[in-house]
Amino acid sequence: MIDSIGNVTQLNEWLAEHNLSGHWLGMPRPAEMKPWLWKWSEVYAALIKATEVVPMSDTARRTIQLRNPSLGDRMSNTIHMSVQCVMPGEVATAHRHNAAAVRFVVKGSKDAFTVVEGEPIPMEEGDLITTPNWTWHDHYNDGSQPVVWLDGLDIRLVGIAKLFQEPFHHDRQPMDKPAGFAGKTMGHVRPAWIKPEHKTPPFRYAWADTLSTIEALRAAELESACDGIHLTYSHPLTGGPTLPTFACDLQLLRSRFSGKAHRHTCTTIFQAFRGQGVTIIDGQRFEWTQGDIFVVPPWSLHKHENASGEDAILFSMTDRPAMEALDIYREELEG
Ligand code: GTQ
Ligand code: FE2
Repeated sequence: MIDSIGNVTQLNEWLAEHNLSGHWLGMPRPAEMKPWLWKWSEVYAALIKATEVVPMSDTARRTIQLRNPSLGDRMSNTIHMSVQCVMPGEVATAHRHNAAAVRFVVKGSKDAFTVVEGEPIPMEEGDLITTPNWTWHDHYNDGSQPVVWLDGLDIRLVGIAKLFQEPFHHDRQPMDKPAGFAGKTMGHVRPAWIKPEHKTPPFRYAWADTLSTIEALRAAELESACDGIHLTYSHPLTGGPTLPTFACDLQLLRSRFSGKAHRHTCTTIFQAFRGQGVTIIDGQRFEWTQGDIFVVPPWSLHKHENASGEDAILFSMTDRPAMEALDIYREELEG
């Protein structure tokens, strides 16, 4: 009986028995996320082994998921990365979900496509392709070599609400738009009489365009103090973040680049697309070579260095748009 309670110990017991607690006992905190690095040699070897021992009929998608040991079965609390392979002649069947995804192509082919909302989108090395929330997508490879890409997803964030997923009624969706349609109709010259079908349309950012932006900035000797030649993939309609929930970036760290340290409240997942370097995260050195993937937790002080004689390029995804939309984004430069 609560009336007979005469001290705090008894009150704490009574509260616990009734699924209640007092602020004087502290506020619960989520599990602390730690930085981590996954070696490409291991991820890739596992993926290729999966092509031998896991037929497509046994898995909806042939991917290797990255898991952060500080978070059990997740890589971060919001965004996620997996690595996917489609072998020659294979099809990853059509479906849609309210988790949005991007593909960043590591080993491409002119004969491999992801079909998004009826449009076949080529998958060539360095291309970034979006499959926004609730868009139909399937992948196929008509070439003679394996095709490999990074899958970036907001699946942990969406899972806080509710994940929805739906299979298409055939293995493959019909292709009713020509390849390249989105790129040609959502540039700076657009059809005047057609309203966009999607708030966030599927889009391909071709590697050749990314590279020419880098080269223009390099020629002008422009770079940011923390991130080198740092690009962001902008939304084709709004010019804002790639997707409402996460954005994709790419940065070139020239030979001998040593960035300033900073921290921000977003989670960022990086992949060393080219070259080698080191990222120091909260004082811990994460040395990376081509292909390695690493994650920087929110509010971890981090800086990038490239001591090598070659350029290094990092691809990344960040939940910054979600943090900004909720007004909990904050950043700080060291010093
Ligand atoms: O390729 O559609 O890594 O639906 C996870 C879920 C890839 C995909 C993933 C997916 C996909
Ligand atoms: Fe999917």
